Amino acid sequence: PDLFEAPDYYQLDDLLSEEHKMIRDAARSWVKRDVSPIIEEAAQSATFPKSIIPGLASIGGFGPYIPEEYGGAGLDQISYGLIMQELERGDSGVRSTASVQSSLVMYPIWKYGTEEQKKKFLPKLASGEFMGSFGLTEPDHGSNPGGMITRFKKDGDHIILNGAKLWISNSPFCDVAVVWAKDENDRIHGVIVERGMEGFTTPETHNKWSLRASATGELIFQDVKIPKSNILPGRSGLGAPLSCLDSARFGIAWGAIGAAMDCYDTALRYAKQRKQFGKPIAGFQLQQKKLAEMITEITKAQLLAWRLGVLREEGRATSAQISMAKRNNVEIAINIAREARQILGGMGITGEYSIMRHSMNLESVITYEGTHDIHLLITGLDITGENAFV
Ligand code: TGC
Ligand code: FAD
Repeated sequence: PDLFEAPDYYQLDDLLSEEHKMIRDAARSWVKRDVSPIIEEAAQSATFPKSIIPGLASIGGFGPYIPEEYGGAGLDQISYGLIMQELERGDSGVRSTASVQSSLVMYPIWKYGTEEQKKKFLPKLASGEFMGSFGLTEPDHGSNPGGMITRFKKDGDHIILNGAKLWISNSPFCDVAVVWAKDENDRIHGVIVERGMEGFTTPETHNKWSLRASATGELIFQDVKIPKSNILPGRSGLGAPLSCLDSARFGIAWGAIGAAMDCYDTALRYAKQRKQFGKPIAGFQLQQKKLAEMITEITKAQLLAWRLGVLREEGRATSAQISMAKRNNVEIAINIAREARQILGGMGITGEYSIMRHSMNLESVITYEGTHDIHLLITGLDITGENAFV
């Protein structure tokens, strides 16, 4: 009974299996018990709460859809989405940590790695013994990762890696990094870089106003000597990292709903209790407009995410469909956070409530994994056949 009451205006629970609901509720109660009580303090002090790592692993937050033989939870895509939704209801930074570990580190190793690489890394990543990061973005190449300058040259059984990645979630404490770099022929490859390799450093990026409970930093490579056996051999070219982004963006499309739900739930409760001019503010038309539009947008976002989950499970979701859901759901979440904060008046700006934290977090979410504009251009390209990126 003390579980958070997720809005379900269109009885979407009927579309979920008993197992889906069990997985979601387990994630929900874990977030309530282990994340919500500590997350505000973690965000205020700009610290990633490492204490949550074992719990994240126990609810299947690391590699939900990675097969059990590699330590993953072996779940379907809807389950993955539901876990991300519940994590982001707690905090986008917590969901980020799970997204990166699952879709950007475990996924490429599982999809493009050798059997030896899978056995060596996946079980430890699934249990949280190893934490991973994903290095695609560079200081001069964000939306246009194909222009990257990080590169390696061959040196016998090794490669020598040089370059730098910026804005990397989990970098300051990662044990391994899946790094995208060009070879001598300008072809992009994924390389597993391990902490402790000489010339590899991971300085933290400070003074963020967003995603403060997630650690962000750089990955710097100065003549790092890496065994050739750490290259992911299964796929090369920009399509390899972009396919990982498909999986992470799918998770964000669900996750953003969690943040939106939490803001809506908080604002609705507050509006019913808070009295001005002799009655609850929920009774004023202007506040009802905000709340009614919020639940409408959440419901539409839920339908989009659910359908995308079905398509993805069937292997039919296109990258452009994923872009549409990521873009829409993050946008509605950030708008809901702004409106919800206003409903709380002055209280809305404090850490007593989660809304301002969600609002600030979503400024990162609307930028990473492809900016809002880039996703619009992906839809534009898809429907017109005209490339407006360049
Ligand atoms: P373009 O010429 O369109 O494509 C190059 C090659 O890639 C293929 N491709 C895809 N393959 C798989 N999945 C996709 N989604 C794909 N999209 C494209 C494409 O077919 C082509 O293959 P081939 O064989 O013909 O070479 O590439 P472009 O250089 O024009 O760029 C396209 C663009 C702009 C859409 C893309 O670069 C892009 O998505 N940019 C945004 C960058 C981005 O999203 N970065 C995210 C970094 S990671 C991150 O933010 C993590 S935050 C995590 C957290 O904390 O939660
Ligand atoms: P730019 O690419 O410089 O874009 C600036 C503006 O220009 C944007 O509004 C963009 O939409 C617009 N723009 C760019 N190109 C076009 C165009 N062709 N047409 C119209 N408008 C355009 N990256 C990783 O690799 N791994 C991570 O783990 C990771 N974690 C992150 C965590 C945080 C907290 C943040 C903030 C970022 C993270 N990123 C990560 C990086 C993120 O993916 C990039 O910030 C994002 O892709 C945008 O790149 P940029 O910041 O260089 O912006």
